[in-house]
Amino acid sequence: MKTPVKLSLFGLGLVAIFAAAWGAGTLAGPFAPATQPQAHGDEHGGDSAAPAVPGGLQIAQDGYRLEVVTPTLSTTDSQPFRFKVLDPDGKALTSYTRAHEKDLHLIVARRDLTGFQHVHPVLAPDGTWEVPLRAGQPGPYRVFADFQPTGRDSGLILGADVNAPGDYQPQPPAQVTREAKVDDYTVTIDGDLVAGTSSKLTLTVTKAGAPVTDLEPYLGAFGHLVALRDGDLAYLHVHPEETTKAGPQIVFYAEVPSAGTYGLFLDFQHQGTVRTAQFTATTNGVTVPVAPTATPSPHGSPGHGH
Ligand SMILES: [Cu+2]
Repeated sequence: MKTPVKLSLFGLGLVAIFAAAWGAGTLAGPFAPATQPQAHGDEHGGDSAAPAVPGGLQIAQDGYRLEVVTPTLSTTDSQPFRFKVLDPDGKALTSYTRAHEKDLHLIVARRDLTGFQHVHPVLAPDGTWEVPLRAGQPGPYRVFADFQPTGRDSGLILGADVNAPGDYQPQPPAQVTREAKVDDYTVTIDGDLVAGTSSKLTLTVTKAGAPVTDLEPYLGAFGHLVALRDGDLAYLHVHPEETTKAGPQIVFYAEVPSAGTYGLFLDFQHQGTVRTAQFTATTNGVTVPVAPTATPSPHGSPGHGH
């Protein structure tokens, strides 16, 4: 993270601050709210004190710990998935700073970058989070809790492994393309990931060949892009560009710390439905899987709340 920090505004006015701006030991997640005034990225270029470890790789950080109560996922039906965030005193955290309209965002993905889900659990008074989840296919999964404890000036992304028991069929290697299809929609990506720097990615949404110009705000922006690094599922920073345009283009700045392959997952809302377009990007280009794994709709679960 030696490169200039790219700062931008979320679609509806939330200021996105890249983690390097906070100094060592803190990481602001893609959904973490800004609590610092906007600054020019160049001022942070070459900041060797910036944290070198991306989010999502640790189950505990700065005293906070993710405690998974339900270690397995069902592939046959939707089951309550429960977890807690323990604070530095070991007590279940119950007070959160809201970001993008939610106190906590839960991302679920299989280790081979398939089966992405972005859901919003419900917090019980005792600090237990719960959301109905069903894994589309068996295999090893990673869950990411993206949240900001009240009183803390930056967000945390804690990750944990869970498993969906059954016959695991890993996804075949990805094939180069710049297009993803979801229902009647086609999403294309222009721009390339470049290791160690902020890369501009322009995603264009069309429906049945026609540009979509009436995207709807979802969680405070016209699109949300999550990037996961292939191999360790590091959870990376992707910031949308300030815009009031509801499509067809959504511009993001993705900062990837190393060469390699990354899963990119775009959530967008149109005509009342949230859909996810999935890409696999490499630092040489953009690819998508040959045969995407069928998964349950990530936004159809009762716990999602949209
Ligand atoms: Cu969310």
